[in-house]
Amino acid sequence: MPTDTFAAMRQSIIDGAPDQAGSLAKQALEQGIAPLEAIDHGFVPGMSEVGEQFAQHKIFLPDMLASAEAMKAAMGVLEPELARQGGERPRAGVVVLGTAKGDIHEIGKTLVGTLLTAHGFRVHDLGVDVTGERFAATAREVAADVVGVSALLTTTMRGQRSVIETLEREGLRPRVKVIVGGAPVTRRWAEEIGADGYGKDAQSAVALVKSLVESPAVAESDRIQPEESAVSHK
Ligand code: B1M
Repeated sequence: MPTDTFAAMRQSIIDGAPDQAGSLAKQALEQGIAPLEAIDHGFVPGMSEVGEQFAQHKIFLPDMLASAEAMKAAMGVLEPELARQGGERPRAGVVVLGTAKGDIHEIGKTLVGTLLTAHGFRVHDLGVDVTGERFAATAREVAADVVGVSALLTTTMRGQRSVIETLEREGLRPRVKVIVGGAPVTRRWAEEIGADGYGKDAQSAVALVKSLVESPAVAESDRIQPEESAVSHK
C-alpha cells in the first residue's frame, strides 16, 4: 500500500473527517488491502497523534471527539470485512468483553471483539462503562471461558481489579480466565491485579485468549453451566 494512502488515512483522523476516513477505508478494501493493515498503519497512527496533541493541550475535547467519529467511520467499513474474513469456524470459546466502569473509550475494545469473532470466538460485548457485577452476571449467564476488560484511563484501570475481585467474590474466578488491555495497561499491572494475561493489541489479545482457552487448567468440569437466558451479541 502506498505510504501516501496511509498518510491520508492518518490525516483524516487528525482532521476529524468521517467521510474522508470512511472513503479511504473503502478504497483500501477495493485495492485488496488487509483491514488490519489499514487500521494499524493508517488510522491508529492518526489516533496516537491526536492523543499526543491532546496531552500537550494543542487540541481539545471536541477535536478528540471528532477524531473518534472519523475513526469509527473507518472501523464501520473495515470491521465487517475483518469479521467476514474469519469465515465460518467451529466455536473456539466464549468471551465476555467490555470497557471498565467510568470509561467510555470503545474503539480498541470493539476491535478486540471483532478480531476474536473473526477467530471463531462467541463474543458478548457489554459496551462501555461496565461494572464488575455486570461482567460477573454475564459471565455466569453465558458460561464464559474468558472475561476481557479494557481500560484507557489510568483512573479506570482500577475497575479491572474490581472485576477480578467481583468474580472472586461470586465464586466464578477459578473457572473464568481474565485478560486486561488498553493503552495504559502493562503486563506488570496485569500481574499485580491477578489477571491471567495482558493483551498489548488486538492481535496479541486473540493469541492470548486462544492460549488460555486451550489451557488444560480450565477443566471441562470446572466450566460454568449456562443459565437458561442468553445474552445477545451487541
Ligand atoms: Co480519551 N483519553 N478521554 N477520549 N482518548 C486518552 C486515553 C488519553 C491517553 C489522551 C491523552 O491525554 N493523551 C487520556 C488518558 C490519560 C490518562 O488516563 N492518563 C484521555 C483522556 C484524559 C480522556 C478524558 C478524561 C478527557 C476529558 O474529558 N477531559 C475523557 C474520558 C471519558 C471517559 O472515558 N470517562 C476522554 C474522552 C475521549 C473521547 C470520548 C473524546 C474519545 C473516545 C471515543 C470513543 O471511544 N467512542 C477519546 C479518544 C479517542 C482518545 C484517544 C485519542 C484514542 C483512543 C483510541 O481509540 N485509540 C486516547 C489517546 C491514545 O490512546 N493514544 C485518549 C485507538 C484504539 C485502536 O487503540 O484503544 O489503545 P486502543 O486499543 C488498542 C490497545 O490498547 C489494545 O488493543 C487495541 C487495538 O490494538 N486494547 C486491548 C484495548 N483494549 C483492550 C482489551 C484487551 C486487550 C487489548 O483485552 C480485554
